[in-house]
Amino acid sequence: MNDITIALSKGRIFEDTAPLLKAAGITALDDPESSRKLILSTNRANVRLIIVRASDVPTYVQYGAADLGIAGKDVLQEHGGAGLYQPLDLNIACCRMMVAVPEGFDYDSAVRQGARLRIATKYVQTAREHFADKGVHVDLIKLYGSMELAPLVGLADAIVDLVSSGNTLRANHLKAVEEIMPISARLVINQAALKLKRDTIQPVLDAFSAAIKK
Ligand code: PRT
Ligand code: MG
Repeated sequence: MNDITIALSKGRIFEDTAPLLKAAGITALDDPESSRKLILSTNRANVRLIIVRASDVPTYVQYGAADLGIAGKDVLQEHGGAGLYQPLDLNIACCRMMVAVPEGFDYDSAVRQGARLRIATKYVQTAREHFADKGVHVDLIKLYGSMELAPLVGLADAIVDLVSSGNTLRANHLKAVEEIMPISARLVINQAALKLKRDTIQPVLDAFSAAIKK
């Protein structure tokens, strides 16, 4: 049996992936939330998990440091997907990528008038494509988190961020004005690993596929 490494981030991705791993007969021997280990052994001697930042998952898989990974579509769009095979939408960690503005801001009329908008976001590539498709001129300001703050302190007119319950927007007097795309997490596989380790990887892929909630 080939040894395989699966890259995951802790938090919601790990929580939502644990049942899928279980369906594939894989259980982590440590809990990443309480353990400080970055390499987790599993009940299967030939399968290990590595815990990385959500946005680093595609990079580990692209370079073959992990054979498989689980990453949000938001992260994959920004990465570009080079060297990655993306066979499965796992339908977990679902949310929506949205444009949001302060409650009092009339986004539609700003767009109609051809205003140039300052947009703060972690998702610069996705935002650039979205506004280019709409023909809206934007200045993109790259942030690494807490995008909701930017319009409140005059850094930006609008943000592009992920929204699930909408509570974070509401708490900061922002409103969602446009959906860019629905987001869910995907299984990604290193293309070379899939060929070389198909005997080990294919059963994991099949078990995940059968366990996905429609
Ligand atoms: O935290 P870190 O900087 O390491 O990375 P990360 O924030 O990208 O990772 P993590 O673990 O927070 O998210 C991993 C993945 O979960 C993301 O890449 C998404 O694909 C997915 N996901 C699903 C979400 C959300 N839902 C979500 N609501 N990721 C982030 N959020 C944030 C959002 O950015 C906003 O700040 O939650 C806030 C909004 O939530 P509501 O419920 O208030 O609307
Ligand atoms: Mg986070």
